[in-house]
Amino acid sequence: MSEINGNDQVDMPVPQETKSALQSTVDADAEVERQMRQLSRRSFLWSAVAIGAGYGGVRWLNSRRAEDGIPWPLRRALQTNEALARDLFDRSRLAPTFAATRIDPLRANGDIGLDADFDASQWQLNIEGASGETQSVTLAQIKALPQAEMITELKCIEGWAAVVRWTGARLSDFIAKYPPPTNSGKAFDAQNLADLPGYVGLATPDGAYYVGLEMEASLHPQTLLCYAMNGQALRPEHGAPLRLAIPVKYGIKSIKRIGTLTYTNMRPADYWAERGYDYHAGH
Ligand SMILES: Nc1nc2c(c(=O)[nH]1)N[C@H]1C(S)=C(S)[C@@H](COP(=O)(O)O)O[C@H]1N2
Ligand SMILES: [Mo]
Repeated sequence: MSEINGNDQVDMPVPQETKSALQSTVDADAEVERQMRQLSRRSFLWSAVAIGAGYGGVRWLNSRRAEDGIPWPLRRALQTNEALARDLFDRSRLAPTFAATRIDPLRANGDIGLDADFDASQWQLNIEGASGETQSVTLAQIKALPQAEMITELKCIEGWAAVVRWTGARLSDFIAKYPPPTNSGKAFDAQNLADLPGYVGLATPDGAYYVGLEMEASLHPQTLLCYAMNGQALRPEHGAPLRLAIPVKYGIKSIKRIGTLTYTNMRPADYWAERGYDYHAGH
């Protein structure tokens, strides 16, 4: 874990504590750093929280020097995840799939951007930054793409998970049909990532919820634009008429009720990243 170094000890402000209390704080910090170094990559984020909790929990964590307003053990984990994100989300790494007997009852969570007076009959998916003429796509056009189905786990960052059967179109098929411009000006080629915009941004029709995905993650075979869940048409609380399912990432990225899809080279705004969560949100 070369991303972690000891530099943060150098400018640590001296807390208003007695000498011995200060010494034990420094010892605890050193021990946390040592344990964090030993963690496997994928368990890093949550283990950092757990180790911090082991030394007195949230109070301990909140007393650490804040970097970007986030206590450093968490910040360090977030930066490390960021640095590792590209190899974690390559297209060959598949999220586990499950037997149909493992499907859980639906559970709705999060209603940002799902206002009640939405008129689904008027819905179209707006595309921004595409190379062709197409600027909006109907649900019928999305259903005309090859249908994909998968049974995967929706993992919420709050600590619960549900196995869901997802039905929809691969985002990669959508991108191939309504492609972004390439840097070289040549035809779209999903294999030539360096020639494509770096990101896809997705937002609800009202713009209240929004996520950003790296192009690699968008082209992942398990990233689906879904119109059905557990064999039934998507319900409003689950994001009708169209939502994302991206099981290589936490549920925060599975945006419900997509209104706009944007191809861009600038990292798109992301609702939960703006609130301190890891931008890539892999697990
Ligand atoms: N538009 C929108 N999409 C969203 C959210 C939200 O608040 N608004 N919450 C996210 C979170 S945190 C999770 S865990 C999943 C939950 O999906 P579900 O309600 O279908 O179980 O939706 C994600 N997509
Ligand atoms: Mo979530």
